[in-house]
Amino acid sequence: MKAAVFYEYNAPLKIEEIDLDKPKRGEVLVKVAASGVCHSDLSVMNGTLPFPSPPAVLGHEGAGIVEEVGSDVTAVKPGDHVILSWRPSCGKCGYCVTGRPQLCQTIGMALLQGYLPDGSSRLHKGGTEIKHFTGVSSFAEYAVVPEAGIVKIRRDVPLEAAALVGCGVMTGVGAVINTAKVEPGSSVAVIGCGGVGLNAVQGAVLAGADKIIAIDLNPRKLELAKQFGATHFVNPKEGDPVTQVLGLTDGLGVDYAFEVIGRADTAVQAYNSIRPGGTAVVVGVAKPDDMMMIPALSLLQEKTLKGSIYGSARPSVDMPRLLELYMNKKLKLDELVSRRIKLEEINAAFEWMEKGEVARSVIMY
Ligand code: PAD
Ligand code: ZN
Ligand code: ZN
Repeated sequence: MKAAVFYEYNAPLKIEEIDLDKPKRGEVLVKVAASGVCHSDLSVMNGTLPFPSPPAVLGHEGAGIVEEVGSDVTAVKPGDHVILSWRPSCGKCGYCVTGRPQLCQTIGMALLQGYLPDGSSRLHKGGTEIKHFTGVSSFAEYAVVPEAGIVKIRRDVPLEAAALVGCGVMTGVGAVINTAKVEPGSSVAVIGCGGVGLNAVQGAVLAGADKIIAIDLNPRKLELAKQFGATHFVNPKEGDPVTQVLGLTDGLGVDYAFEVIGRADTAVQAYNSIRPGGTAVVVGVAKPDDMMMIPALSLLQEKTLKGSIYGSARPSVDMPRLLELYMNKKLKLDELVSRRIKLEEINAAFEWMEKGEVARSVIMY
């Protein structure tokens, strides 16, 4: 099959034919229909997001059609339409049974090493092993994934829209609705309005937030944020963003702020933008050695600083729900797709992302 293979840090992915083994017990072979290109893929390629070592097939925002199932698979059958979840969970541990599967430590360990849950890979080229990424690896025509990473969806949803729910939409909307639990009438600031941040903006709309302040260096992203429901706009090029947010909120700050870039300084901005009793949520993935400093005394104002992974998703419940909202025209997915591309154009998609030219590029297989 054709795949984009990550061989070297800070170098383009190589498009080539590689081999994919059949699904083993508890695994599913999916014909990938579409894959979004997320900043986290780029973060692996430039070393921001730790990964054991290349070669690997990246891509973690995919959807497709089940082609074949391994033994003991009961959740899906060939022909089912599915989203690939990059955070499969065991269903049995303390986190899973208390409704926080995004924190499950059981299956995730093998996946972090670049393998499927049994600790081995189905991807190779000749005698060389190629690693998986988060058990998804959607930068390839087919993927063998763990059954626990499969979310069955209704068949009438376009698979390119479904793919986006697999990461950016779930992460952004989920950070607002699941992690922060924003209440109607709240004020919200979203720092970074890219593929994920725009979904935090529309998550705030869904939650009934009143004031939604979009913050981005790129005026085009602020335009998009307006389309997604932001009510106020801040460009840090026009002055300190925290001061601008305070100016828009009676000098007190917002109830909720979301950092959706992946930098320590903007995470501090998010914290400094919230009012006493407010909550700052860090969604962006910073480098492991990036440190943030906040005044310890400020916590006395009952401020909360927390992180959010995968929008605190319960994939089998939340993803079909998001698709219902889309089908009922209450969630924008088509508007997120700036470009539909071929797998061969993937390296250009990373350049467009870095230049801020796209909300999302989506590979159509
Ligand atoms: P993106 O590149 O599409 O968007 C980033 C946006 O930030 C762009 O619009 C930039 O213009 C803007 N920006 C950059 N620097 C600044 C700045 N200093 N001030 C204001 N705006 C700025 O990325 P994305 O939306 O795909 O991903 C965003 C982050 O979220 C990234 O770190 C990614 O790794 C992370 C992520 N986290 C999770 C999770 O589970 N926590 C999941 C998916 C992605
Ligand atoms: Zn992602
Ligand atoms: Zn678990």
